[in-house]
Amino acid sequence: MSFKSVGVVKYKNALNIFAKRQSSWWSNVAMGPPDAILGVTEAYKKDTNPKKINLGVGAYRDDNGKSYVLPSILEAEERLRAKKLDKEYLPISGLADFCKLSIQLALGDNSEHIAGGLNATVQGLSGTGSLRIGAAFLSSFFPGPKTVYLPTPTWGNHIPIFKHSGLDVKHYKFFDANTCGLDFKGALDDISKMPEKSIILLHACAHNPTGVDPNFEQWKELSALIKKKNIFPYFDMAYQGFASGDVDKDAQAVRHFVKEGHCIALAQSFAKNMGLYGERAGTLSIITDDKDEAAKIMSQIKILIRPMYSNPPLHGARLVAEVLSDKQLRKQWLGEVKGMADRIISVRKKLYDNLKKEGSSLNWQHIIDQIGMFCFTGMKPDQVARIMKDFSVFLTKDGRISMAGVTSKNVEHLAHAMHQVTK
Ligand code: KET
Repeated sequence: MSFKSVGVVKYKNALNIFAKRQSSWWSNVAMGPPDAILGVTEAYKKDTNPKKINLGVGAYRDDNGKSYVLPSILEAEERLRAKKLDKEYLPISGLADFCKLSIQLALGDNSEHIAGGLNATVQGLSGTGSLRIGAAFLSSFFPGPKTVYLPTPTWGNHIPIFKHSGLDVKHYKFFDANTCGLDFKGALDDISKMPEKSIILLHACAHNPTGVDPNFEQWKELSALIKKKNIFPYFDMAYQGFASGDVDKDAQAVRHFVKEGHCIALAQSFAKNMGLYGERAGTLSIITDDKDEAAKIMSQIKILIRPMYSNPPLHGARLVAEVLSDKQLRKQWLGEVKGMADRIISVRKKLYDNLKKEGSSLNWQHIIDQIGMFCFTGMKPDQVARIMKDFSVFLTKDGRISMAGVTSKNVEHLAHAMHQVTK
């Protein structure tokens, strides 16, 4: 065939496709916006500036800015390989050992609730998937008005997770923009006004995006008020160990609520504290005060999961179970969690010092005071747009930076850029 006739065929094909497109099933589908958090990584990848920094997604980096596979996980992987395990389907509820070890990590080794079989715990697809199963369960079985109250602000994905599950989403005050700290009075006021039998979503520790947590005394007050109002607490614990470096300390709010007699829902993730982001290891637990009830709840959660994805993935759950069940490996992992938390605390100070060095007269104390993976800087949307465009520093529009992406090598560039757009 000549070049000319190839051209004609191509043209005709294009016309055909165009003609077909006119009658597409999908002409009503509009282009959606990029994800508020994961879209930042896409923008970062396209930037060619060698000084670019990605502070969007909450994923831990070492001091060279490289992603970090925990040595305890590498060791667990070796051990699993040596066991030559099969790749059969897991049960609908996931790997039983993993589920048990996960809820033990949350409630503590001596939990009476676990000993008494009062927990219905299933393996979910990391934190997000576990939250989603919990929301689906509440949507089907919660005996109240099916309204969930989320803190303002909250992790952006909470809103569609609950909406997609059919719950009504409302909000309660949490963050005080003037102090860049907790609006405790605002939170208490709003909780007091919630109707009985509402659902409240609580970040167990290392609140995302603000890095602001209630202190233990404040948690006690929250627990008492939530109990008095007969509100159902749903904890999202995606950062156990990341706030203080100590997994027990970071679980103190959850443990206190359970001790005080609350029946709770709890979603756990091992994405951050074990660096298992892509392995999707997490659990959903409903804690009750009756063993039969726990068994019935478990049966219903399995019925919800089966048509969603049948059963969860094996590998991540096996890794977590290997680390948590082996005394020596667990100890090593606890040290590695502390190492990650400590590095983040140290770069908070470095960022603060460098902003001072740049001559910034703004009060950046909150960078040091906030905890966990994030810092809610207070930068406004126009400042965020400028820092991305002029300095290739990538972060979410709300001014949140992932402290885990700050290193001793990029902190000067970051402080310079922050000062330039905020002075
Ligand atoms: N809860 C919270 C509060 C949270 O910040 C995340 C992830 C998750 C649950 C879910 O994590 P998973 O990977 O499903 O176990 N947050 C980070 C990543 C993301 O947005 O997916 C983030 O805020 O950057």
